[in-house]
Amino acid sequence: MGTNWEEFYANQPPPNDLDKSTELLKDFVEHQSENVKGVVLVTSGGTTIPLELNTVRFVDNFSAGTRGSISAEYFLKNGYAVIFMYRAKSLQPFSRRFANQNFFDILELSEIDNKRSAIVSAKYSNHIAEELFKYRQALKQRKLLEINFTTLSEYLWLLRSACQVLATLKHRAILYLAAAASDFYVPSNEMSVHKIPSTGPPTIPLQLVPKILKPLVSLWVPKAFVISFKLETDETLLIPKARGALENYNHNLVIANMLHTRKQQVVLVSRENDYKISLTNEQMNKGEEIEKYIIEDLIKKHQDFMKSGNKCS
Ligand code: PAZ
Repeated sequence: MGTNWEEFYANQPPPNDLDKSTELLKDFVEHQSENVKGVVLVTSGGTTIPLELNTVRFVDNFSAGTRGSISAEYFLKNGYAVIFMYRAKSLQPFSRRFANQNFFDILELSEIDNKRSAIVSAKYSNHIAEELFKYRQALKQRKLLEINFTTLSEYLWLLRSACQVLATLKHRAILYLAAAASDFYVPSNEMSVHKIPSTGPPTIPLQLVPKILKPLVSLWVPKAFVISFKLETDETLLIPKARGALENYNHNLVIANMLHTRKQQVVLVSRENDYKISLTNEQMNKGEEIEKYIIEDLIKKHQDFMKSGNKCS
């Protein structure tokens, strides 16, 4: 049996810096003028499940934050302000392009009069300058706020705070929940305080994480445009599960994707229909990103939604 969401928040301690993050969120949202098309919360990356209070070991998942970080860039490009809530050390907008690079490979060592310094190598300099400029502009113009989490509990606390702040924007708010949040956790009152000894196979008391979309849609941001993601590895479950989520939570859209093809194809599932967005092999080879097409499509839906105030689009 899983806990319900109220029990979860009553029993899992909030992150130490939650108040500070909430202030940053409030300040950011208050500063959004009518000029921005809307404000989108993009969640990105995986969550950890600590096994010990003094955490040595934890359960994690595969998500690198690719979907979230690329999507955040396309929302910015299309005139939205973005709250990027990401797993610490996962990919971030703009810098993501250099994340797989060996840090020293992008630098050159110079030595003049016995004084050593490091400079960005000519090969990378223009590209880095371009991305750095876009990143700094987004921060300076207060179009981008980045907040990070590591554990599932931190993620859920931050998500609730962000929703409470975004609720004031009503239909102008979009929730784009691309993070791969764990479905299981170890309640803190059942967690070993110290490193679990390796004297025998451990018993880990995993519980089901409450279905947070339920209060999110019905209570926290009832007027926002909410998009959830569904990841599967068995294709026969993908659309039925996405439809099931829409029925259970009554939000606007589910983006369904398969683990191994998620960069090439997604299915947009709404109550009215479902359709694929995909890249051809040629587009993939040219380095095109599927998020460009996903975000263009979502923005049309969100703009219609704001005009009509409807749940479906
Ligand atoms: O972060 P990434 O780009 O490696 O993966 C993206 C993704 C598969 C985590 C995302 O598209 C997604 O489906 N998120 C929700 C996963 C789920 O809880 O079903």
